Amino acid sequence: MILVYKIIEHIKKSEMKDILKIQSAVLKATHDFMWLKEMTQLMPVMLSSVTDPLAHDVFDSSIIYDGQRLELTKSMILHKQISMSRGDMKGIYIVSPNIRLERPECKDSGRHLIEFSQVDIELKDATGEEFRKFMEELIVYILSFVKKECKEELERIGRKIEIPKTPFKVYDSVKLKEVYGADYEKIVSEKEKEPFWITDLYREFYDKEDPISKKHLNYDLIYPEGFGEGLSGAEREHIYDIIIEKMERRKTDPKMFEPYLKIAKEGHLIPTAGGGFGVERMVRFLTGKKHIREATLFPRVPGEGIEI
Ligand code: ASN
Repeated sequence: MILVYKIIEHIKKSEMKDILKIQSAVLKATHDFMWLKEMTQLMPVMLSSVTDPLAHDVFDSSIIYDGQRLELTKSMILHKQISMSRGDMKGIYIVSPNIRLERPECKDSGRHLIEFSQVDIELKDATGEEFRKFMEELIVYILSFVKKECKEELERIGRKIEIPKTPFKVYDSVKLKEVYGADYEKIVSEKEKEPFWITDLYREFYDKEDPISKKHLNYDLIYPEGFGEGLSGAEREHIYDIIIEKMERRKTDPKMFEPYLKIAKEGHLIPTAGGGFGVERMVRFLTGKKHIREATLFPRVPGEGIEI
């Protein structure tokens, strides 16, 4: 581990106040939009008996408290699904701190942090298509607000915001892979001028699979100009037997998810779709920063150590 930062110099950088104003505008616009859409805001949880297994490998971040093994939140996906079991909320959202102890090799990706916040959203009875439409509206709302309210800040930073046209383009991951190979996300992100979707990605047990086509009913939102992934989400699987079968196929140990599976087995889960966008990644895109460390006040970059 190397300590890269002189944190006090980073905090006092001249454009940091402008970046933080843009971050505040992103959150203000998000809350306003959610209120208009009658979404219920939940408070985040940071300690749980279960958390998101994630589709990629990270270091263990569990702790023992009073004899119980607890996970630090990787995402609130399972809690989102469980909270929707009330059945009477149109949708929910959380500004959710996530800890993901990424491998130090991710350090130069420009978009990984081991601690970040995501706006995590779940909609009742929605299809993936309906969620994507909701999200596109939210992005246009946020970008329009930032463009209007942070004119001087954007000018000082030297960044122009273009409001993207809706609907965003939708690409199928299988087809992209055929054309561009394994690095398709990066290549297409560099080519495109507006945010777009990639669908049908092999991921966790909680993403739904179409029973006939076997396509994964999930999606990533990709920022253009090489900024890469900014949101992941899916239509959810809520049927216990299918969840178990998907866990088997992914070699996921059901023992690690016992409390969640009990709730699923009792039939409490309902059809939902959702996703979450990373706040720091969105601010990075809006400010056009090469590395995410420049878009946040206390950067936690994999393999760089944490001064404070
Ligand atoms: N927030 C994502 C979702 O709703 C999950 C994640 O962050 N891994 O699907």
